[in-house]
Amino acid sequence: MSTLEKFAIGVASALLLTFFGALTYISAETGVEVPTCITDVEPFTKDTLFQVSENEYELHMVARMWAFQPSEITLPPGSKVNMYVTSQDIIHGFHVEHHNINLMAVPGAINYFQVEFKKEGTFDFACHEYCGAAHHTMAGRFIIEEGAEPLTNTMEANGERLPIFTPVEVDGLALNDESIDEIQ
Ligand SMILES: [Cu+2]
Repeated sequence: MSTLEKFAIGVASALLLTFFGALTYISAETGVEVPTCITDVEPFTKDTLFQVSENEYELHMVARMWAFQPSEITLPPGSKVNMYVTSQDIIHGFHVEHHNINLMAVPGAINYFQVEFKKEGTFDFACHEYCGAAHHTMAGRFIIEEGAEPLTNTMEANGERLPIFTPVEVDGLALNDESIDEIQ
């Protein structure tokens, strides 16, 4: 090996070590971490539904193949709801009937909308962005009832939130790996 070759290998190795050292140092110094799924962070880790003031609520909605969580929300009439919508997997839609709500649920992003439910009634919502084999089953509803206690079907009796990743059943479709393979 010529002196020049040895020199080139030496310089390349020194540069690699310098870059690697700099990366290690910076990531340790600044606490850089690989980003996680957006449903692991606030507001989605906070709770599903909670009251901000007398008639105002905050709702954190997660869409995924093929369900909304929560899929049933009960509120009294006159409730103003601040909705934060995201997706855990692919792009879904979120449309509530008789209300001007039409959002996209996008993975890695949070979409916001404020709505007031003035009248009593049951208002269905559905995914309006084709998202796979059971897209047509992806729906839920708002139940607006006088004197109703604000709650969702993901809240336990003590008000604790169920984990986002709990498998759900949609119209008899058990969403495990086997059944997903079957319908794909
Ligand atoms: Cu869909």
